[in-house]
Amino acid sequence: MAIEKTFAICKPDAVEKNHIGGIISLVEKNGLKVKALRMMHMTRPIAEGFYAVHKERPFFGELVDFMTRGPCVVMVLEGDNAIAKWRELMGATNPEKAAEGTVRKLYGASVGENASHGSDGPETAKFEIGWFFPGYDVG
Ligand code: 3AN
Repeated sequence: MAIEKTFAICKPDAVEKNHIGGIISLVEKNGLKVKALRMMHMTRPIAEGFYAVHKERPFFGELVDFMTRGPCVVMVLEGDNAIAKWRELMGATNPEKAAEGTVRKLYGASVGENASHGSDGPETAKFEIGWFFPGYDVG
């Protein structure tokens, strides 16, 4: 298996509910390494640029409101098959459909407030890491 990097967020709902530690614990217990980490409060332009692929979706305004309402924790994770592994650990977008033990099942409240984000492929991971960690060597 290939060593990959992916991009992850503990979203504002998870930070508000003190789940940063719970989420990072799942990362570490499942063999992924935290390679970079920073707490930040996104501005609207930062959130809008990050989610630009969703700008035509009906929930875009709601998504940007949510992501800018409080601080979040942005991270670069690394490990074998990290992109797919982190998405599996997060669970389905809708917490009601997420598997037991996943981040979204444990900590998510709804399809919007679903506690975490993870890149969906290698190109997305490169873009997302660069968006929040300019100059980071994605490798
Ligand atoms: P994922 O994050 O699981 O890849 P996407 O790419 O379908 O999910 O959606 C991006 C983000 O947009 C999700 N993390 C979720 O927070 C939000 N989102 C998706 N669908 C909705 C919706 N119907 N209403 C509000 N927010 C949504």
